[in-house]
Amino acid sequence: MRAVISTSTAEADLYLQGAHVTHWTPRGQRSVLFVSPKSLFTPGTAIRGGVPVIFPWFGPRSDGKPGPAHGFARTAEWAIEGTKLRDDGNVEIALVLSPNDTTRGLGYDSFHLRLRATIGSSLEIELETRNDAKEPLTYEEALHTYFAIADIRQTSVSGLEATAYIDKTDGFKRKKLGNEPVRIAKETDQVHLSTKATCVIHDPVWQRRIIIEKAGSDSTVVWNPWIDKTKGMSDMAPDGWQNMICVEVANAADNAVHLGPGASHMLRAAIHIGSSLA
Ligand code: TA6
Repeated sequence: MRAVISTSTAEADLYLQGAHVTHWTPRGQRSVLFVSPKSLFTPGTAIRGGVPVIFPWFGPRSDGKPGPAHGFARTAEWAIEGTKLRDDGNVEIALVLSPNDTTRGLGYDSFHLRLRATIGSSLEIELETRNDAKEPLTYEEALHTYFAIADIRQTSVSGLEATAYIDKTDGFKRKKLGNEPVRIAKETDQVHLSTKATCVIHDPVWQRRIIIEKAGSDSTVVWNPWIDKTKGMSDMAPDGWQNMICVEVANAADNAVHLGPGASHMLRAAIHIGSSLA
């Protein structure tokens, strides 16, 4: 099931599976989110594109126990908690996920997730995690956003200059970015650590900047599968890597969240478009 949202300033789609925003387009703009034309939309399979919600682990599960890559939230069926048309014309939709047989089977029986998406000339997504257990909860999370771009070779990402990162394409080596934007010229999969910075995707071909502000997030992940990795992905077209980049608002690896009993944490991303001429 999917919610189709149309406001005076934007349109958007959101699937209940994974509380997954798959489409957001401000009026007069090209689609901002990339969705693979070969993505499956079947229960239990992650959608390839849009904004997958990653929880409670990022990538492979690291505690040695079994579990799907990137956790269970993106394939779970969330429930609609409420919708609201705000005075400013923006539409809010809130969805919740509570423990179920699948999450209990994976050892997660005392948490509560709420995702609130606000649709307007900017896209705001808040992921609130509450620990309902009597003991602390440590978890990773991400809004694993796929952005649509004209040409990956001409695209750059600013805001991560001089940050430390884990290079997952080079044996998880720890490196430090110089004082230049991230440019993509090969498979790129890096977790930038301890950064609260706003990132900007520069797309000189479509002459636009995609500005990603965040809160409650200390990691930013940049990913492009490039040629060979894409060949191994059945839900991506062979040339799909050229028109997408993931810039993910996250808390991963060293920045995993530690929540005490009864405590909550909010991860927030706010995305808007700027012209590249500014
Ligand atoms: O965010 C980057 C990443 O963790 C990569 O390592 C890559 O695996 C990507 O996510 C996609 O993961 P998925 O499980 O959706 O194929």
